[in-house]
Amino acid sequence: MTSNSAASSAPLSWSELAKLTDFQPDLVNGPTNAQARLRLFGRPESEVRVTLYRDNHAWCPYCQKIWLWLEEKQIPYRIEKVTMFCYGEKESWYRRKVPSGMLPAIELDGRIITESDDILIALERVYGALGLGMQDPAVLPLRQLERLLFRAWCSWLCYPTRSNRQEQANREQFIAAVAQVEAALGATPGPYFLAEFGTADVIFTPYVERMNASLYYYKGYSMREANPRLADWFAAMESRSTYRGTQSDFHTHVHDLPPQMGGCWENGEPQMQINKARVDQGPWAGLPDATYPEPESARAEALARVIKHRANIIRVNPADDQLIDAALRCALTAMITGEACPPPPEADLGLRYLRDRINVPRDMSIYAAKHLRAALEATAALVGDRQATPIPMKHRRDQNPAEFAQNSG
Ligand SMILES: N[C@@H](CCC(=O)N[C@@H](CS)C(=O)NCC(=O)O)C(=O)O
Repeated sequence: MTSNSAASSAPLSWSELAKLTDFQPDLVNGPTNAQARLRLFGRPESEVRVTLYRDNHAWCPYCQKIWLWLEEKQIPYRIEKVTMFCYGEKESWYRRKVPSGMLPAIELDGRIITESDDILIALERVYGALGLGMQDPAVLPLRQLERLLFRAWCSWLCYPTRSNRQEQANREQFIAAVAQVEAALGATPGPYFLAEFGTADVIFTPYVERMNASLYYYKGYSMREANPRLADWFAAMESRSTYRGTQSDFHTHVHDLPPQMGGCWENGEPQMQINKARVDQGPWAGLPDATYPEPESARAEALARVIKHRANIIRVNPADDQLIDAALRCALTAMITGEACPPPPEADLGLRYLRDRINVPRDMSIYAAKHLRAALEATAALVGDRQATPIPMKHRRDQNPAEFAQNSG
């Protein structure tokens, strides 16, 4: 080795890698986790009265609302995952329960309920409200404000504009709606929408998270950094393990939103180009998608999750199986040891294909994904600068859960 070359190492085997992680969360009684299928919060299974039907990828914002509510209230429940139209075939068993195929739905004491607001109202009747409830006079105007913000966001993001003037008008309309949100947050002494954390915060969470991601990437506007009350609200939400468990990251959202929303339009401005490159190619550390301190287990979590699903990860990768197997072990070795591990030549495409398809929180939590993406990118960069096939904008069948259902034990 010459004196100016970085330390490098040979890739570890899968069994050597497996010895380097003991990450094994308690999915049933531990903190909120997207992989859980049953949540008991320390109570007997006989107490389960609710099944939540939500999408496989934890992309559906209305599902996140119900999921977060159930986690906050610690209601014992089961989770059944369903395919959304944009990433594959809807399961026929779900069509029989909910003919429209729409998500979320719950089964409460054997009765199917759809529409996220109706679901929350039905759950409140059985389990009581979370703070102030859905129909409380203090919550109703906040629910309306959330819809106003949502509409202003859609007008800006989801329609192409013919002129710069139109783009600016849409931006101003959104910023005026955000100013109302800032005023609402500023009207209470704490960081939440009302004096205590509750339903209103849950209602705002899914879309504010998606607005923060999409406007950063498609418009160069950093909602969380530009608005001090929203910044405090986000930080308060991130202090809750429930929210952390449901929270997605910028990369996942900006690529799952276009097919769901019918398109997201870039404004082409310099800041937007900078933000887009950062979200797609890194560095991912320090992006304003998460600001709470990183848990010590982040790398061990990423490693455990890849080891568990390695057979399917390798099978769906466009690169040759043996090539990507070795390259992936190089990236994981580098992630864990901190030393560069040169992959086989030509491995850049396959490593970047995977880099672009890590889903938060479906696959792992936000900081685990940041480390894995960084290791995949750094390892790919040792052998080439080719980018993988672009992520589709009109559908996400590259993420069809049917591909991962096999051999995923
Ligand atoms: N108003 C409904 C909206 C639900 C909704 O739009 N769900 C979307 C996913 S975010 C859906 O199920 N679409 C069908 C699909 O993508 O398969 C609610 O509040 O629950």
